[in-house]
Amino acid sequence: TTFFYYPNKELQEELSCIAKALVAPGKGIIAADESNTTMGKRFQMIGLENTEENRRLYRQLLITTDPKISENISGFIMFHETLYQKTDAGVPFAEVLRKKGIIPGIKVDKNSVPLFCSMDEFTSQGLDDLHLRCAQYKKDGCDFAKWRVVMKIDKTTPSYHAIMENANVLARYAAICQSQHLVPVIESEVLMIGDHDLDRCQKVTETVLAAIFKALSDHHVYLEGVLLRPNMVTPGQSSHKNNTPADIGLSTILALRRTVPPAVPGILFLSGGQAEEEASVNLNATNNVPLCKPWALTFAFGRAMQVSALRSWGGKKDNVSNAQAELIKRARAHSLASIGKYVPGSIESLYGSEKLVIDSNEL
Ligand code: 5MM
Repeated sequence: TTFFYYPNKELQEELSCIAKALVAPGKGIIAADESNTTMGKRFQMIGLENTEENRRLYRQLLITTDPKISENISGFIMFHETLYQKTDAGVPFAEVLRKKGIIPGIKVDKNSVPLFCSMDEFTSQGLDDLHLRCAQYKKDGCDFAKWRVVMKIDKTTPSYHAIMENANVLARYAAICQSQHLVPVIESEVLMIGDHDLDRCQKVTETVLAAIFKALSDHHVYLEGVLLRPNMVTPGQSSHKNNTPADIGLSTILALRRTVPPAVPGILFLSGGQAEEEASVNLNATNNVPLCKPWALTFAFGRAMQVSALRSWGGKKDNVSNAQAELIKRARAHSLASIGKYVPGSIESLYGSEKLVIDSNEL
């Protein structure tokens, strides 16, 4: 016999309410939790210095966008520094979000580190003091957290070693978050790097997700109180295969149906280097696959949410409202895609086709 206990009823109720609100129909999440190093790379694109004040100004732009954005946005993921920053008027960012009905979230992993003796693979660290950090973040206004693991497709990867380690670290993270009343967003990114085809990405995604849900079960994680943030199933970025959005949608749904229990309330895709328009179109196609899909299928995009806003801001005060208009348009497009009603090309963004792909040295 295995002895264990479920979280008490109040905690179950609290977690599942938060999770449901984050995937309410037509809503998704803005991921703006770039670490300072990643923000530096983004600012380089617009020739801006990577200072704490410039990071505050940029996040202020995103966070103070017109409240109507909350028709399409349920949550906003921040980096530690951002959670403790304030607007020019001295209002904490978390409070501004709450007032608009947007739930503040926080990145809690402490980045990817090499997995010793693996084929150049990674795990993510940050478990040691996680319960203390989660308790503090909850007090400071957050209701959910995110932790990312990355795996890459190569001839011999992801290895059994990397799959098992990453599944386990996600399960341990999820259990700790739930104990501190935060909904864990389980982020599993099978990278687009490589020349593999769609089928290979589908099979790897299935294998990784199956391992994750086995680990979550082993760790007694309450599935109604988690959200999954996976990659869409796509061909490798250097494969030169031209799969249609319908192909991508079908492979994505097949992989998810085979591995994600219906108890999970929602799946929020990461964009993984897709351009803004491409991500909207693929999310829309995924929602239109004519098979039973028992979860909400929406977005928690980082790059595919922010490229046009960042570029049209360019670090200049005068451009703030144009940049906010870009953010609103993209949120609207992704929102329509999350209910399968986005007409490709119907909402144009200034930099809608620009991709921010990464290479393996950037992990
Ligand atoms: C927004 O970026 C997140 C934080 O990244 P770093 O810790 O590397 O600075 C990142 O985890 C992001 O959430 C994922 O890369 C997925 O976002 P995309 O841009 O693929 O939607």
